[in-house]
Order: sequence, then C-alpha cells, then structure tokens
Amino acid sequence: MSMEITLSREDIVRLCERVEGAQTRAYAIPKLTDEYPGMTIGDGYAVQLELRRRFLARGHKQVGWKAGLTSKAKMKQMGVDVPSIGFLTDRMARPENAAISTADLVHPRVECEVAFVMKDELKGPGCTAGAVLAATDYVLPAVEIIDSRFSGFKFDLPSVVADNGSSARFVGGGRARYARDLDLRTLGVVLEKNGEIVAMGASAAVLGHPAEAIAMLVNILAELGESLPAGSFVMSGGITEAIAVKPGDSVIARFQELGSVSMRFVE
Ligand code: 0L1
Ligand code: MG
Repeated sequence: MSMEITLSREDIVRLCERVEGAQTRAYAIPKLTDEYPGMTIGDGYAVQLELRRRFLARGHKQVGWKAGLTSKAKMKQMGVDVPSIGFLTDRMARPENAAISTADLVHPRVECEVAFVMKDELKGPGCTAGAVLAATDYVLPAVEIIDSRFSGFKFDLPSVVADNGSSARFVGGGRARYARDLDLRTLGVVLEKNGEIVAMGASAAVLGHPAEAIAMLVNILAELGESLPAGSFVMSGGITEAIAVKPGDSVIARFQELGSVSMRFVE
C-alpha cells in the first residue's frame, strides 16, 4: 500500500476540520474525493493523524486501534478492496448493557468483532498472526458501532480512512479468554436485533483468522512510522456485514466461547 502524501498541509488541515465537524456535530458530508479526486490512501491517513492529534490535545485518551473492512462481506458491502485502520479513544467506549444515544450519530450500524488486549508491544513490518498471538494478553467479544460521516455511507478508501474508519462507539464485554485456549478461526457469532437474528458468521471471515487482521494493522502502523503499544485494546474487524440501528433497538451479539455483548439504542 502506498502511503504517499499528495495534499498540502493546508488541505490536510481543511479536510480534518471538515471531518471533525461532521463527527462532533453528527452531520453527513460528501466523500472527500468529490473535491479532491486525486486523494491517496496516504492523504487519508494524514487527515486521520491530524484528527487524532486534535482529539488527544483536547484530553481524549487513545486506548487502542481498530482494523476495518477486514472481511469479504464488509469489503463487498462498502465497495472497497483493501482493509483500513483507525484509532480508538476513551470517549468512544460504552459499558456493556449501556443505553447508547443516537442523537450524536449520523446513521449508526453495529458489527460483531473479536477484540485483542496486548501484553507486549508489536512492531512491523513483517508482523505475523503468530507474533500477534504471542503478544496477546487475552481476547474478548466486542460490538463496534460504526458511523460513516459520508452521505448514504458512500465513500472510497481515502475518504473512509480520513474519517477514522467510520469509528464512533464500541462496547467490549462477555468473557475475556486466553487466545491459546480457543480456536480463534472457527468462533461462531450470532447478532440479534429486537430478538431476531439479523446476521451470523464465523471468525474466519476476518482475513482467515482475526489475528491476521491485527498483524495487518501492525504492518500498516509500521508504514505510518508507529508501533502497537503494550496494553492496547484492538478490534479485529466485523465478522458479518454491519446492521443499521435506530432508537428503540436492542442488540445482543452472542459469541461462541466468549459470551455475549448487549446494548440498546435511545434518542
Ligand atoms: O470497522 C469497519 O469495518 C468499518 C470500516 C469503514 C467502513 C464502513 O463504514 O462500513
Ligand atoms: Mg469494525
């Protein structure tokens, strides 16, 4: 993946302000490539870095990272063919069984993911799934609430990377388990909305094995000159397609071996 930056510093800051406005005031904007058709993935990550810098300067704490677009179902749903990464902060975390407000979101969707908590730092390039598993403290089930800030969830990779991979909220829960006690490739998950099954899948949907997605994330971080710190909470990507939610919906993600994660959505 080329991380070439073609935009001027001025344009990066301008686009960051546009994304930040849409994220913090919850409104939809056209995809950034409508105005900057030559925008690269490297430009997208430059905007995302500026966004992270601003949030951290305002006192948000980074808790980890997420891999996105890591399953064929998601890539097909969104019409892209390369995974992405985004940062996670304390302000995005919600407790299990929380009532999650949608008033500050544009068009939220939920997806089931396996989350990893790291005990050792990981550095790419050349990071492998084996290295990820060796550096993992434990895994737990999670639901990511994504919220693309682009009108109609229509975007391309540079735009979605600039929008921090559509990151909005996340809920971790269930039972934390040691990765060595599980076959992380074949974990089944069933997603229910208002008591009905709306999606299901097996963890192999995520690049064959969720640890592969974390390795990919570490290798993208290396291209950006960064490593994955010990203690990071890392989400490995949606196992199924993402399902739209609205106020009044209650959601429960049931994971084989890892228990379940619940939440409901309110105005
Ligand atoms: O976590 C994800 O896979 C989301 C990445 C961005 C794509 C989307 O908004 O669906
Ligand atoms: Mg996700």
